[in-house]
Amino acid sequence: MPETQDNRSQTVLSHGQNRVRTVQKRLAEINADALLIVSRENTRYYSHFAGTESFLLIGREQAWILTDFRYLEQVGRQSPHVQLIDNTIDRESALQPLFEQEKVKRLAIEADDLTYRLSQQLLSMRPGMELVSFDSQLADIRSVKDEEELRLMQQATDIAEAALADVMALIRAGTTEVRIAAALEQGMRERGAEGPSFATIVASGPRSALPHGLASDRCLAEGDAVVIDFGCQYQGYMSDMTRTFFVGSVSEHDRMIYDLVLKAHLEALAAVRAGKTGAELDQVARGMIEAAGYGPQFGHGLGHGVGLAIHEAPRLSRTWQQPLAAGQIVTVEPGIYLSGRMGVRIEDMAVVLPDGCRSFNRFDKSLLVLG
Ligand SMILES: [Mn+2]
Repeated sequence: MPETQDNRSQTVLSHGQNRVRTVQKRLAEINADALLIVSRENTRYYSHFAGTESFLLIGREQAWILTDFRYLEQVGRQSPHVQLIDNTIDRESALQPLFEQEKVKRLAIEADDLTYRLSQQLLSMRPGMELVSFDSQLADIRSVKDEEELRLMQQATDIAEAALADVMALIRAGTTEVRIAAALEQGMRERGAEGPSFATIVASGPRSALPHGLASDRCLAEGDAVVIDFGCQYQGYMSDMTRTFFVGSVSEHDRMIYDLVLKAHLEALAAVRAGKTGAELDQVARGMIEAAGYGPQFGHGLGHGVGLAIHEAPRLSRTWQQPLAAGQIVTVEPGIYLSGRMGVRIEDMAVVLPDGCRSFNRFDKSLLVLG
């Protein structure tokens, strides 16, 4: 595209400034005078401010970030496109003059994040002000990633995979689950991650049948399945992946379960593209697992969006009827959980494309017997 005056000025705007403008247009569509952001993720998305305990107020023309002494310098550096207001003395009451200045009658809020206490305070500050939920619009906007976000998520995945490759040697009889989790988390930190994207799951033997089996002091034993579900946060962006390994040997039964989950995973991944609904994709994997008689043992959705939050829009589940859009992120993670016995889950994270998807993951998915 030839460079016009317009797109040249666009390129010098920061991501944050462009995002603020986008949300201002959406606010105008619902006749909201301002948007109050309290969540860590949306604060970071619109202001680049990575701290906690702030308010971001986006008005029709301007945006303000209210934070305290601890973060003033950081905000000045990270968020040059928003006006900084020091609210060290009284966090909430600093909002009142802004509401008055902007004549706010209709305030868009994050209904899922705003506390009941704060919503009551807002209403008493400005009697008659109407609060309207803006959650679905915010989720929608954030679900589609730009090139920079995709780059950070690839980096978050690469870091996780490198850490996993390093701990493969620990996957043998006698190692505790906690030792593997700790080594993974250390490996990710040393490669530049801020930390794990959630508490690392290492679930072995009968514990592998627990879909969210946090690492325990159990020792791996011969013949165990080991489900490792983990990821890291890199410059705010999360990665999420799962691999299931076997210790020493694998039974015919367990191999059959693994092959079934892998087939469902690969088929579902191959079906991902813009325009498909979350429910349709869930059904690709679920249909195969049900046909083999394990439907009740696949008790969760196929996947979820990821970004600044580990679970965000869209969802691949029986109830998600919206079509996927190019640039959205989904995990594809079917599993089969046989209570008291064993479980298998295989998960990649992928970006939706107009005619398919691209997985961030390169880590081997064939059945690996280790130790
Ligand atoms: Mn996941």
